[in-house]
Amino acid sequence: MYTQALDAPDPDALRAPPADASQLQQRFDARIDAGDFIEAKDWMPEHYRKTLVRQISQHAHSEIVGMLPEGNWISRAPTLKRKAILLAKVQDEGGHGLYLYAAAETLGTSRDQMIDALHSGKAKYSSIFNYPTLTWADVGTIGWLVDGAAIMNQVPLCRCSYAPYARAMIRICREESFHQRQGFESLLTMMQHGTDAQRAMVQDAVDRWWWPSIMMFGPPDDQSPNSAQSMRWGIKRISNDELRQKFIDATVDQAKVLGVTLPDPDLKWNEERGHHDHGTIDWDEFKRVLAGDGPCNRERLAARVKAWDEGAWVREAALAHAAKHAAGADA
Ligand code: FAQ
Repeated sequence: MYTQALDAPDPDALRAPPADASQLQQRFDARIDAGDFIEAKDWMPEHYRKTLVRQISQHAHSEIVGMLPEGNWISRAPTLKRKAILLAKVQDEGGHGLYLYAAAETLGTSRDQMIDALHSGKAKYSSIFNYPTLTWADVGTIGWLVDGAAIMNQVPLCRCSYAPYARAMIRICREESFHQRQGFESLLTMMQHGTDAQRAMVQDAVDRWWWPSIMMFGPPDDQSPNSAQSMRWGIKRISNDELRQKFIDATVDQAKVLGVTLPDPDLKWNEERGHHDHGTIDWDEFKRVLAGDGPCNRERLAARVKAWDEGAWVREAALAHAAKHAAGADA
């Protein structure tokens, strides 16, 4: 098993049905009700463990695949300052993936199993990373909208009932906040000091990324099969639709500051609800992207598989080095 978790629990021990299962279940439910955090070595129901492995590993895959659309622009960043910022951001996303894989490993699943699930198409990653980055403005727009949506979804995960995930999310959210601001600042610079062509490029990027960004929060609550149980367990604290609404409300004012139009003619303030109403989301497009038929699904997965294959010698060397250490051969 290739793993970085130093004390990954024995998966069989976690799965073994305990003798006093109903008592353990009652104690677990009481702890969840009291708002306690669950640690890796605590007893947990199998369905809770599986739900966490699913969500955390998908989240980790999203961070790693999410490096690709922006990584595509590192060699073409317009200035040294923008290049340094983008390099740091893409590196941060890689780090987030690694914390998250380590958090999922504490649940008794190996890195190899998770990577295999991604590469074989069994595991999902965020729909958003299946869209192309066509111009430099896409990089700023990803920071503003995609990282902005990610923060809205991820701040509540800092209070997730599973403590290793919650701890990882605290650091991740601090970094995502920098990512959102650098994206906004990059777009603001183009809008305020750029040429007409640059302003048009920003508007075009916003037109293309808006709808996919609001799909990131997942299907509507009444079509979200996992939400009710995940909310009951304190894994998710706020529902998909509520988070989407909070994101839309926050972003409308930011768009005004930037001087861009959000591509939804039905987007308007509803005094009675105290929120913005929005137009119909194309859930067929979302389903197509999830089914593997988005603009870049094949390209993204192929890039990950290629990187994994070409990195085989590094993993082999690391394992050989660890084995040598364990045998005391280099003492
Ligand atoms: N894309 O019942 P629900 C980032 C799936 S990180 C793909 O509502 P759940 C940082 C869902 O998995 C972005 N699949 O599911 C960055 C489920 O399928 P399954 C990633 C989606 O889990 C920025 C099915 O649909 N963030 O952006 C999506 O309760 C810039 C039914 O859905 C996270 O992963 C989607 N958008 O709620 C990096 C946060 N939405 O698994 C680089 C953690 C739903 O049963 C550059 N995850 N599905 O086969 C979560 O909060 C949740 O998992 C949700 C979905 C909210 C994504």
